[in-house]
Amino acid sequence: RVRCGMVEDESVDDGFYIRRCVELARRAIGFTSPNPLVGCVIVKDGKIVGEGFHPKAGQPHAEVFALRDAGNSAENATAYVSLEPCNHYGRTPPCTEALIKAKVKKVVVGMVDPNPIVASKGVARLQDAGIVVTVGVEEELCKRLNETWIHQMLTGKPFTSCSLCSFDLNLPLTEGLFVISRYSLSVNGHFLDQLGEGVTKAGGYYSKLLQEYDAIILSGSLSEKFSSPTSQEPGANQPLRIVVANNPGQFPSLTTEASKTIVFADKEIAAEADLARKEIEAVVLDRINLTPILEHCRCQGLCSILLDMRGSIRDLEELVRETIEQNVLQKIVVEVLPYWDESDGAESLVVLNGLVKRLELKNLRSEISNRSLVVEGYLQN
Ligand code: AOF
Ligand code: ZN
Repeated sequence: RVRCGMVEDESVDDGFYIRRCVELARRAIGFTSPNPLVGCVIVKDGKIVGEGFHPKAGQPHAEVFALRDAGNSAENATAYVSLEPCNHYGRTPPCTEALIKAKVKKVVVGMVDPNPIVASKGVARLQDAGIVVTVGVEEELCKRLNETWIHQMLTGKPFTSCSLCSFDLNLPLTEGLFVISRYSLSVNGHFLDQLGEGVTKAGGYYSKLLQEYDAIILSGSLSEKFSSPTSQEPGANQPLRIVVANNPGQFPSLTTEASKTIVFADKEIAAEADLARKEIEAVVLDRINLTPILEHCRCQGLCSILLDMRGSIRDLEELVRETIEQNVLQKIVVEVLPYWDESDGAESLVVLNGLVKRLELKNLRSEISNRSLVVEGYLQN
């Protein structure tokens, strides 16, 4: 509500409480997939009387935790939720019913739920019960919070097969993968093996990325001198590591206790490296290519994949090309390190030659993270 160019206090507060919901939701980063991150606060007489977030798929939704926290104070209170309350029986009962039962008088929603099972039906149910509903507060922030999950909901195609596994088809049918690619450059445009100091530490952009993504695809040439890619955020969920093996000698160094690793190798490398004897979980392909790797991710229930060009650029060049050709690359993250680099073998990426003349990134964002300039942008809208 706008009056004389001034926003009234109450709507300013709406934004404040939804931002608090997002803050709460973020506590579960890395743990909710294939579900979204959701936060909820219950406010009465200008005071927060209950807070909650969705901790993990299969566990109660954010609203349930916040209502429990508020107890009887929820009556006649306003509930703020970063995502529209659900109105379906999934792994858990509908949150709309819980809100109605608790007798809240108003619900403020950050964004409508793109999940076709919910899609505005939650809002309608609350309104039918006489609850005042406001939709679309801090919507951009709420969308960004769950960009990989929203993508999956809007574009997920029925999952039909995995060429590697025999599995029953009793899987969620709506999972679309969100793939991003990342690499580091020197200021003179050469690809760099290493990441900037600090970005791999807790709070650095790389550590945070690892926490957010379900899986990371790495080149097998990543040598001993690089530390294993592990998120340093306290209590972080570690992504599944998918190692594309190009060099038989080096990839075992990637296997640590912190996270599970699967190696994809072609026949020659697999034989040379004697993968079977080393008890490495390995998938042997005639030729390394994107489709079986992504199919396998889907059939393992993974939704967001980080294609990390750390190590040798050449090794993953074909995979990046395929992600663009097949329209599965959503986002690119580039780290520019403050070095001029003329070292031996310094190279630039030529991967897209002949494929596209120019790709334009949209919705750019940038930040300085520990002496590195990090730029990210989207290939799709
Ligand atoms: C909410 N609050 O905290 C979450 C919601 O299998 P279920 O029962 O967990 O349902 C998952 C779906 O419910 C998910 O895809 C999304 O549409 C919604 N998630 N909704 O109101 C929450 N996590
Ligand atoms: Zn719910």
